[in-house]
Amino acid sequence: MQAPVRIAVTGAAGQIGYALLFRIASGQMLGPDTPVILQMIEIPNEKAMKALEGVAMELEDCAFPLLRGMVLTDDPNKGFKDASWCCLVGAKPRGPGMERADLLKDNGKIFVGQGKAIDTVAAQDARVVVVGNPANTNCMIAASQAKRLPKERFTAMVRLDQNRAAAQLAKKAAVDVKDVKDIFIYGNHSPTMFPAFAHAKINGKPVPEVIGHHAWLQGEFCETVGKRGAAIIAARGLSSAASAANALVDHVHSLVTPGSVHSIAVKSNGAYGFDPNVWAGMPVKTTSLKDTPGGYEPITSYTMDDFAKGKLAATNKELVEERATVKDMLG
Ligand code: NAX
Repeated sequence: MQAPVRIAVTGAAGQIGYALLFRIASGQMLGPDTPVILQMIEIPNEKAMKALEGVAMELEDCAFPLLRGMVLTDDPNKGFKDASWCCLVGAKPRGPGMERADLLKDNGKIFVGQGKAIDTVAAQDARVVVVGNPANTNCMIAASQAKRLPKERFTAMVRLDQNRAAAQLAKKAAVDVKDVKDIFIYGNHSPTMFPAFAHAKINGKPVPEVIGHHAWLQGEFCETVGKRGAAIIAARGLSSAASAANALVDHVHSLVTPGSVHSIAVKSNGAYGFDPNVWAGMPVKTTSLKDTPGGYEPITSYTMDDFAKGKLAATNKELVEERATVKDMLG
């Protein structure tokens, strides 16, 4: 059994945090042989810290054999100390009447501070996953603060969108979700994202051939996946939490599983016509764990038809606009 790995989670007392921490502590994120120390970070607010104490009590009551320690803090420099995985979940929700630009700016400030703290105190092999919205741009902001850690260590989550797309395709084709492969998400974690159905396979056959209904794939399918978050808020009165936590477990688990091919948002470096300096969803392949766990290579070889190119251009435009809104926060 290896030494415990320190995992920092911000927004630990929030709804995603509550669905996430128990899965990490049970070994579902890093595997059954990796003990963990949970470093749970909240805001300096009595109610939030009290709630976090309650979560920690419940974690204790689970008697998870892999959980070797807990840190509860409102200080990012303490919370990220020596962490190998930094899961940035905490962010402000969009308030009534709040413009998207205000949300970008408000949340951007959080990620400036957290990016700096991670770069200063986290482990040498630290990797960052941003969930708090707007996730791609927050990730770009955090990465821009880093002087020590390479930019590719900063990723944002589009796995929930990938999982949603796989589930919708399985439902339409009346197959098990495990029979759906190679469905990847491109661009922003927002309704402009593009689930590239033309490359996906169902039982080894191209999805367009199996579904045979192009208008559905280009229309209802893309729309359902892109607006699923809003549909869940409308139904539940709260945003997705268990499925978001599950996607974060998948994101990291895939990054520690060599050979795994999955969608994450990374610095685009110009792949698929994205602006080189935005963080865009795309498929990656996890490489060997020898040097630093979590290494990956973007897969840049898929060809896009005109419909896909239009979708990629639209989601890229949004990412470029988001970057312009927060340009003063980029280190
Ligand atoms: P909650 O409002 O339930 O919890 C957020 C928690 O973060 C709160 O406890 C709050 O005190 C804490 N927090 C706020 N600022 C913090 C900071 N600077 N440091 C540490 N903690 C801080 O939200 P929840 O439902 O858990 O969602 C969290 C974030 O995930 C939101 O930004 C949400 O929009 C985003 N989502 C992202 C998804 C994705 O696929 N990328 C999907 C689900 C979710 O919508």
